[in-house]
Amino acid sequence: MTVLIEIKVPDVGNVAEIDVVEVLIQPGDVVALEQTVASLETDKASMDLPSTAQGTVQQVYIKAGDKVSEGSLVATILASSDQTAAPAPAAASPEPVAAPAAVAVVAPAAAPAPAPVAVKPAPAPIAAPAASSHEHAVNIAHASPSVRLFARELGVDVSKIKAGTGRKGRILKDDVKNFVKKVMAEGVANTGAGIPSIPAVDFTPFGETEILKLSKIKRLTGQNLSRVWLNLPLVTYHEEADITDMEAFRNALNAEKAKGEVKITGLMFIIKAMVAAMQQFPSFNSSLSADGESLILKKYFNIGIAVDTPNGLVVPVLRNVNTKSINELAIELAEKSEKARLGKLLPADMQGGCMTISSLGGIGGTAFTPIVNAPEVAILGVTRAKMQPVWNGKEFVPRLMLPLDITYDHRVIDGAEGARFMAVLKQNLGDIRRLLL
Ligand code: CAO
Repeated sequence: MTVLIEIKVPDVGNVAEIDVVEVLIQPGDVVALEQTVASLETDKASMDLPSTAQGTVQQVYIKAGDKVSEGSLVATILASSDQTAAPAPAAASPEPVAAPAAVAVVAPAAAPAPAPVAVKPAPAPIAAPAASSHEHAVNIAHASPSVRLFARELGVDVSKIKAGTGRKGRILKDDVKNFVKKVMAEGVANTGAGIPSIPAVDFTPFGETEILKLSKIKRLTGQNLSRVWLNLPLVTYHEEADITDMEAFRNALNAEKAKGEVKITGLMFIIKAMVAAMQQFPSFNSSLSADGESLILKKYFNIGIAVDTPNGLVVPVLRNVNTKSINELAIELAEKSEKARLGKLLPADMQGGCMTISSLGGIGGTAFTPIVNAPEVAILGVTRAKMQPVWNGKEFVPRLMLPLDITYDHRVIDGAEGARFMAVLKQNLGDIRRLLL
């Protein structure tokens, strides 16, 4: 014998209007006992409405977005009379659930219109607090209340999950988890500030290519430079120093050196002149605290020197530069740059820098914009000195002019301070006797 079971909205506790969030069955579907047929929500709770019978759906009377109330007819199910049952009581109920409301009608198997019989109706399990009215006005995603609750706890908008892997595209807990994993993975792949990564391009249609693996140094330097570039507001300021007299002195010193002795390059004077300027402008010898609330002023003067090696750029640090002579610095840099090129620098050799110098003068250039080696706040760039006609008030005279570039973290150093620092550096290099003062 088959019976026609009517599934009705149960009493959910004096609620006049209940929203239909989704309907999960359609005529012809075979439903199991207790299978959720619809998701309903009040302003206090949401609930899965279970089928009170196993059978075939005859008719569905509600659709997503409808407003229903206690006793509203949801669907009819054609079931054999022994397949109807009283379902389990509510699982978790923030509000007391009153009398269940499914009512059955029954008929002999052959009869076209079954006669009604009474079946103990089902209470609706109340699973989760309801979404805001705004949410269910715009978001009719296929997910059970417990999955919606899970998604809300993770801050996931279920409407953003395009397709669930459950029956009829229903969103399952695993779909929410996978969505979170995907978003996290994309976040990691993207660079800072949510900037999308550069898309991969297949170059083969344009010509022959070869894949060259980046060295570890290059990969790590790249990551660090990108991080600095995106996190620090960087400003680069350009200046020129007259090093004609300094160069004459340097050449004279080198001429005195015995064969095999380490020669002095202009860089040693630049290091000394820069440290003297840092002593005058302590903010150049500082780091911003992690919370961005204070400056950590350093009382020591360790200078990093960017060294070009076959494996990439490394920055050995010359310590306590203010206490060392030009000759000592020349010997130390020769040793450290040799170690760097042989890949023998230890991590300790590259730590503790206060400011960095990147000198491309041995190669060429007129200007560039070096990137600060954070948490340092400034870096000095140097390119090739060249003879230039300089007006001395009466005439043009040939002078050896050294181009200098300073890049600084604008959160720590403002433009005027940057310009003053460079004016002092220029003055020190223009007359190195000043370094004795
Ligand atoms: N103008 C003119 N000549 C310069 C000069 C300048 N600004 N700087 C150096 N020179 C000359 C030197 O006097 C030397 O000449 P001699 O052979 O006649 O004595 C020659 O160029 C080579 O100098 P050097 O580069 O070997 O020595 P240095 O002390 O100037 O620099 C070091 C040492 C380790 C910094 C350098 O070898 C190096 O690796 N530079 C590259 C740094 C780099 O890659 N920076 C880019 C980082 S990206 O931000």
